Amino acid sequence: MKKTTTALVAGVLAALPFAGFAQDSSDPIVIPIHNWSSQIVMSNVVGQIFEANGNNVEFVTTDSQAVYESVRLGDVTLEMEVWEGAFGASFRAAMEKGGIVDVGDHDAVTREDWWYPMWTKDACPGLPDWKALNECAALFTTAETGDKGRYLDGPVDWLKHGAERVEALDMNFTVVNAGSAAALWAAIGAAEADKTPIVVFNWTPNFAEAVWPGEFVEFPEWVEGCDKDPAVGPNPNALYDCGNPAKGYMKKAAWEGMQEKWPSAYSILEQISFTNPQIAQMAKMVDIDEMEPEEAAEVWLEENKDVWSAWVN
Ligand code: TMO
Repeated sequence: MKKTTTALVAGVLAALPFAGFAQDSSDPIVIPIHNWSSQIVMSNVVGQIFEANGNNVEFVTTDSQAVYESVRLGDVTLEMEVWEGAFGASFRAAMEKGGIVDVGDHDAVTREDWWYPMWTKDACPGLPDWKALNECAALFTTAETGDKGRYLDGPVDWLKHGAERVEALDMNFTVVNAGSAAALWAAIGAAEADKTPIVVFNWTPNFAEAVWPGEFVEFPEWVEGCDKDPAVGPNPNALYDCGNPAKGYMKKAAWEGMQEKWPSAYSILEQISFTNPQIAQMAKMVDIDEMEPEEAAEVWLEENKDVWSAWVN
């Protein structure tokens, strides 16, 4: 199947006026893979486009925060999903040190924050306000969290600062980190059976919005500097006393040497822009349809030829 799709991508490239890959280095373009499905599928989509363009590609599994240092040093060539909420701070820190470039925004608008499936609101009608959530904390207690409500946060490398937020806003919650994205979906699925109230980390675009109608908790609005300056946000003595950006960016980033070493691949990267529905669909292919990421990427390329052929033109 892989051969067929690569042949399909290559066929479209051959029909284009010129392909500049002859100038590209034959060294592999190193693409990092993380621990949520859209990023894995998108990285495979882009890798397959580069391969059809004549480039060599290598995938490496890496930590989603440390990757910005790896891109800056050129150990990894690019990053396809720089989510503002989770990775804005690491990306900005790497930009300040130098060696990494901003290759532009995807069309997608993103949000990552505390979230609940709609049945939770039946039990706590003041939602989505965070103060109402806090008053309902007793609905969320578990054996593990005692008399505090449980907030099931993402895996630790997504660095959501949930515990700092609970502390900064003096909330009656304990943060528990899920071991994987799959553990988040399993917890929502288990709560669904008897409509147990649950509050977990979630994000958009994602497949989850099509499966479980729900809402983000509304925390004090994100203000630039909330993670750096205690004076910013409602608690004058604490960092992280704000929600994440409600209309965050999703950027592409690359090692600053990429343009010179692989000019053709870099110009394709500049053109690439995924939308919210496209990203949600890539996650669904793995998390609901249970495809392998490489297979999902092949199917995506087959079904969206008009989308990506515009990027390689
Ligand atoms: C980084 N993520 C999209 C899982 O929030």
